[in-house]
Amino acid sequence: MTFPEDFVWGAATASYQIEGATREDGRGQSIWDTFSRTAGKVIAGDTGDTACDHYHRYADDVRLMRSLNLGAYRFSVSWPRVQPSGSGPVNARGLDFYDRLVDELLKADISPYLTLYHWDLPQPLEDLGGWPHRDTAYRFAEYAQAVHDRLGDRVREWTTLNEPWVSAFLGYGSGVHAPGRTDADAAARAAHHLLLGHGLAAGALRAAGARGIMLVINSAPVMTRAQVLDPDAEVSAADATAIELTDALLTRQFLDPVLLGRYPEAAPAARHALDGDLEIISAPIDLVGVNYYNPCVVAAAPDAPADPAWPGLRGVAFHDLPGIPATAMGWPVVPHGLSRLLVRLSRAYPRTGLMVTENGAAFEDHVSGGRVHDEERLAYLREHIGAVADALEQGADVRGYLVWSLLDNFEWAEGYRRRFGIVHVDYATQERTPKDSALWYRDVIAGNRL
Ligand code: IFM
Repeated sequence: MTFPEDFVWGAATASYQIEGATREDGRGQSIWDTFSRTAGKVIAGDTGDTACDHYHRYADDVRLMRSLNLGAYRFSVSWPRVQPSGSGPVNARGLDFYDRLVDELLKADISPYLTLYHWDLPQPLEDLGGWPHRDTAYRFAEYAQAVHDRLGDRVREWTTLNEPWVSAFLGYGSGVHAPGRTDADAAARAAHHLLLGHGLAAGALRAAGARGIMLVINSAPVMTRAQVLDPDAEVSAADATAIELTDALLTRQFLDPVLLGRYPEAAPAARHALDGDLEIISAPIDLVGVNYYNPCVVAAAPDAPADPAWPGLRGVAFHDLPGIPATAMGWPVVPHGLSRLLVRLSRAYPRTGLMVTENGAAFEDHVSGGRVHDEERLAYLREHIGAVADALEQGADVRGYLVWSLLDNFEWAEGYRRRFGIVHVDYATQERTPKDSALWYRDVIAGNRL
């Protein structure tokens, strides 16, 4: 299987998960600093205080990326490093770090894919109401403009938000992520204001000359158990309704307003839209980033209890998949879910290209004799990259694939116990060891083929 000549290959990370240096050079505090320091929120009390120490080791990390043939590196900017209080004057030393990182990437011939928001909201903005508060959207657009003012001459690819579903519904609905609120209405407000912030930022970036503007969502094909085993399995009318509703809340709640200028009827975020918001939210973008790990498996269940992470969902139960291999996160490994998703998104939104901006797996890894034989991850990546090739063959407009993640890192509420990296990190010494999957990926990139 070969890939288009200009297909982009790379890897992704996020600021709080790898940078460390949470109190250096004027950085302010984010909701994840507060959350991870709150007893009982993160496994083993882990925090991002040191993480992979990438803040100090970025030059070595870029050399490592180069040795793996990466053409693109997707990273996020820490908003509280740039604007410690979330608004007002920028902290030049915070921006200096990203300036150095971008220059280092460009020297190594690696395209920077910059994400403005990967979940680390400045704590002072949360104290003023966070994403459920409309003003946060305006603060986000100002911050986006400040980052563009400094880096817009060198960065070509701009992502506004990473996974707004997670920010809204795990942050303010189920509360398993920062800031840990459990209020379904606040979650729906947050979803709308994240989209508003996206639209305002996309408009500001474009006005400043940016192209390559992207929104990244966590998405999944919604399927029955039977469809996981046989993609062509028949679906009952009740299950079809359950699928449609779940999909409207997970994917269409975010992509319809951005790409079609309207919310699906079922979207609870829609209740918080004011006149004119949808025009702002549907500012043109250039690409949709898709983060895929596993399908969302559902069935109709009239008595299913309400789930705080899913306001608006009624009569649907989520199922696991006994008998299907799973990762250390317990996530089932279903590569054909990725081709199904890409083909479907490309058909539903034919004017916008797609990029797989995250895909990967956590497994138990062990260093032995300087090597990490991570056969399971390697197989996962091989099968999922194969699924991307299948999607391309079926006509999906997929422009690239970025593995999650370059490095083992702080996996949010799971702390450091889950390792997603293709490069192993020894957190005691900060030694990096490319796993077998990284060496295999390096060769896939070199050949542009599987
Ligand atoms: O680690 C996260 C990342 O920050 C966002 N997408 C999913 C990954 C794995 O859980």
